[in-house]
Amino acid sequence: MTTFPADKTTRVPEKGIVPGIETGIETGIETGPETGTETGPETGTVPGNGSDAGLDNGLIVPDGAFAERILGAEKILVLGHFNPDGDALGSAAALGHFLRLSGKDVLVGTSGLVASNLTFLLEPPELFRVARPDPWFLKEFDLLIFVDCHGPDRVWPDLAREEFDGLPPFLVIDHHVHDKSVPVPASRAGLFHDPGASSTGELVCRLIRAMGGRHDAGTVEGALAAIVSDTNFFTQTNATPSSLAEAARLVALGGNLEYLNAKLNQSWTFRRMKLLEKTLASLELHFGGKLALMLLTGEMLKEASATLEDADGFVEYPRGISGVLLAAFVKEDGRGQVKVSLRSRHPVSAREIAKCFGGGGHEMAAAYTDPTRHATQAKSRFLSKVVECCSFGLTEE
Ligand SMILES: [Mn+2]
Repeated sequence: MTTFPADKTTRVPEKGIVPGIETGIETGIETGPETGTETGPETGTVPGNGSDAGLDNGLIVPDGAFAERILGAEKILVLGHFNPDGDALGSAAALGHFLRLSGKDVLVGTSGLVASNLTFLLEPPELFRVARPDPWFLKEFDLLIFVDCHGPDRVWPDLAREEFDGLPPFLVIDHHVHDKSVPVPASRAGLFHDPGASSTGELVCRLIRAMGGRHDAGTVEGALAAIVSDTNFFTQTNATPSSLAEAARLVALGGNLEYLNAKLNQSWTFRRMKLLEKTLASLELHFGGKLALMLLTGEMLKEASATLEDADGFVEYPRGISGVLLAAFVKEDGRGQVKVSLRSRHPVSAREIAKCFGGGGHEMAAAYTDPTRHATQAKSRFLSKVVECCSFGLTEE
């Protein structure tokens, strides 16, 4: 078994403890920042000098060697995970724009499908490329940077482990909790990893600052889109002081939250709404209303002329029901696989349950792939096993 390499990261000297940094993103914040009474970066100062309201003390920052490996490369490919979410694509775009400004020959590669509400990030088009693990394409690069995931197998799910050896050197920037058995070749991956960060977007901000802080509108927009995507516009427990501080800097640089909300949350297609109608019809409550379960079948996709990406975020509907502690969205992907998205509320851990079914993720947002090929079978399997997977104790009353 390959063990994960030690983090290529260092901590800045601590002056105080920033809540939520040590214990993971979903732990909740008990206290506010100790010193922070200032309301934002001053106009005209260099944003991101690390001193805003003392919010950055104790954060994990990339070490010099990590930044040097990036700045020492000439042809760089930045890659988010398969079917990128707002954090993966926004982080990759922000880093891509920064590297372009820094004179690098850079491309941002996407793998899988980009949801329609994220396509505004694919600007300018010449910066972006659909990236397959094609050796002829990849050998052009002297560095790959994987963001918002632990490595190549999350970008190309079908890539065999042996094929890792044919890849150029790579770095990983991520905030997910890493399973120690993830197949990242220890000798090759430099790692900037902070599971306490709200988002990879937040880490990209720290990294860009460590490399001189150059930015353009694309850097700002990508990074802010990443942070608001993963914090759901600062409405979740990972809306930490440091995530808000990064966002404040980005807004000071021209980042526009209203625009991002319109793009990310108010630009849906009609077919998505028709698909929502069909999936909501399958909504069920179990365990006295603590579990809400919803299905998406290949048939529904066909009827709505939709794809799985059109159902992105639907799991928030069952989670939004009063009294629900666990929401499960069981989805046929239209390609013969069933994926189950889980969302939970304290004290139920979505991660614990996903892990029990062979998946993973964040404390309150996790997922697994079901071995059955039909949503109804996956649902039965989930209902029969979930009680033993959940330490909270789901009961009928
Ligand atoms: Mn993320």
